[in-house]
Amino acid sequence: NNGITRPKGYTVSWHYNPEVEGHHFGQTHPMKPWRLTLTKSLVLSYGMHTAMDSYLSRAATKDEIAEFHKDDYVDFLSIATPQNIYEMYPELATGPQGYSSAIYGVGDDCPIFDGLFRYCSLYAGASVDAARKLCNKQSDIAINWSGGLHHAKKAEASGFCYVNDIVLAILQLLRHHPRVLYIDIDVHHGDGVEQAFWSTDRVMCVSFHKYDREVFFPGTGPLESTGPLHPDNPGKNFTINVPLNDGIDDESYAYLFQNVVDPCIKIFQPTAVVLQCGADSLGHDRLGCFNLNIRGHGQCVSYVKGFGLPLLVVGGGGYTPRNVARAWAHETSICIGADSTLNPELPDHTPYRDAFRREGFTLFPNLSGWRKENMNTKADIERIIKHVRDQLSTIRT
Ligand code: TV7
Ligand code: CA
Ligand code: ZN
Repeated sequence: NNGITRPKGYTVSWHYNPEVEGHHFGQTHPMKPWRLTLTKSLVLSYGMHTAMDSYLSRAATKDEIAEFHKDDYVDFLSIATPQNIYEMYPELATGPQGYSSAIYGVGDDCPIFDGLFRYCSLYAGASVDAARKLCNKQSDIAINWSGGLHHAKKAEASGFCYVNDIVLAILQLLRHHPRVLYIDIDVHHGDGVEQAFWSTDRVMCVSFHKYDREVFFPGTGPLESTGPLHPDNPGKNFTINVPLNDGIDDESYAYLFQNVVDPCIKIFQPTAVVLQCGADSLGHDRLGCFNLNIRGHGQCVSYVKGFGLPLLVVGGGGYTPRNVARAWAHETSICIGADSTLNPELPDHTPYRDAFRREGFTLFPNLSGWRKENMNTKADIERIIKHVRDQLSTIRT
C-alpha cells in the first residue's frame, strides 16, 4: 500500500463514523459533511488507514454532551426537527428570511435539519472517544476530522456549530491532564472554546484568525483579548489571540505560528495539546480569505507534532471540499510520519477522483496568489510576536 507502515514508537488513532457524511445543512449552505467522504476516500486510497488504529466512533450520549451544554439546550437539540420547530417556537416563523436567531442560536447559519442530533452526537462522540484514547495512553495522536466545531456555546448554536466537541474533549483530557494547550488554525476565531475556558489557568487557548470586528464572523479575538482582567482571576493572560488580515501566506504564517506556539509550550508546559485544523484558512476557500497552501497549513501540524506531547487533532471549517480533503489527507500522513513517502499524485483508484480534476490530480495544487494579496506586514507580525511574549512573561510557571 504505497510503502505506508505503522509509525515507529507511537500510536495514531483515527476516530470516525461514516454516518455523519449523510447529513445535509441545506442546498446552498456552505457546510458540506460530504467533504468528510472525500477526505476518507483519500486516506483510504493512499492506504493510510493501515498505519492507524481505526475506531468506529459511537454517538455521544445526552449526558456526555451535558458535561458542557445546558440541559434544556441538549433537550432542544434532541427533539427539534424541521417539521416540529415552528410548532414548538411559532416566534421563529416571524423572522424576515426563514427564522430569526432568537432561540438557541438557530437560524440560517445553524438550521434545524433532518438527523441534526444524530449528526451532533456522532462528531462529538468521536472527539470524546479520541480524548479517552489519549488519556489511557492507548493512543499518542488521535484524529477526528468530523470534529473541531469551535463556535458552539453552552446554550447556543453558532457558526454552523451546535455541540462543542472540542470543549467536551478538553474536559475529558482535564480529568487526567493538569494543563491542556488548545491551538486553532481555522480562519475563524475559536470563540466557543475560548469562552468555555476563559477563567481557568488549566487550559490555554490560542487562536489564529482573520479579524475584522465589523465584517468578519464572529468579530471577536483582538490581540488585547487575553482573558479576564481581574488580577485574582486564574484565567488572566491564559487566552492568546492572533488577529490577522487578508491574504497571509505560508512563509509569514509558519514564522508567526512557530514564534507564538513555541513560547506557549515552553512557558505553559501543557501535558496534552488539541489542534483544530480548520481548512478554511487555505487559499481558494469559499468563505476564507487567507493564502495558505496545503503544505503551509500542514506545517502547523508537523510543528506541533514535533513537541511529542499527546495530541488530539480535529477538523473544523473548510468550504472548498476537494481542498479540505487534500489538506486533511496530507495532515493524516504527517501524523503517521508518511508525508515524505506519499506520492503527491493522487492514486488512480481514488473514489470521487473527478472531484480533484480542476487543479489536477495532485495533493498540492497552487492555492496562493489568488484574489487576495498579503495585507499582513512584517511589522504586524513582529508586533503580534512581541505582544504574545510580553503576555506570557506575566504568567507564573
Ligand atoms: C467552524 N459566513 C464556522 C464558520 C461560520 C461562519 C457565515 C455564511 C453563510 C451562511 C449560509 C449561506 C453563507 C456564503 C458565511 C452574520 C451572518 C451572515 C446567513 C446567510 N452562505 C467555522 C458563520 C458566518 C447559510 N456567519 O469557523 C445558509 O456564506 O457571518 C455570519 C453571520 C448572519 C447569517 N447569514 C450570514 O468554520 C466550522 N455564514 C447559505 C445558506
Ligand atoms: Ca482560528
Ligand atoms: Zn472557520
